[in-house]
Amino acid sequence: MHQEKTFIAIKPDGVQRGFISEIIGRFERKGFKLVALKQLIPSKELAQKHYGVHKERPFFNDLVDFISSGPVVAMVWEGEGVISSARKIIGATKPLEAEPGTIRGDLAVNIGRNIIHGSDGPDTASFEINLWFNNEEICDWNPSDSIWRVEN
Ligand code: IDP
Ligand code: MG
Repeated sequence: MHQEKTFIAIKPDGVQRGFISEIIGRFERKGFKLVALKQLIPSKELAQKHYGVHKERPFFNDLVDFISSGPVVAMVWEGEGVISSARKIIGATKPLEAEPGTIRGDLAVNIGRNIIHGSDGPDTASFEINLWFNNEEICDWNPSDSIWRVEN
């Protein structure tokens, strides 16, 4: 079974609106494993690096200001297929186009306030995990019920 890791962040609007447990619960209930978690107010520099691919876009400065405006809950989740599955759980970038049942589809309206970030592929995932976390902050552990999650 190929295990992969992805970077997930609850943006300041998700934290302020009280969705931390709601969001963590969705990934937990799905059966993914939380291997790193912290809350921080990101520096401008961290936000700029995180969204570096968008630096030419007109919304870049507003996005960086917003992400560094308050607490973010940064996480690493692990599991088979977690990168693409997390993107499905999160839903489309524009919340009005996100399917009901997804996080953005259920909880958000505005593209600039879409409450959560998730890595979009393996390269981005590894870049973002290394940007937000040190190796020592990532826990290697096995859930005691893992036998119930695999096909025998
Ligand atoms: P993603 O978060 O679904 O991966 P990206 O295209 O990578 O979406 O954009 C990063 C973030 O930038 C989005 O989550 C959203 O908050 C913001 N964003 C993207 N496009 C726009 C836009 O057209 N106007 C304002 N903000 C935008
Ligand atoms: Mg993206």
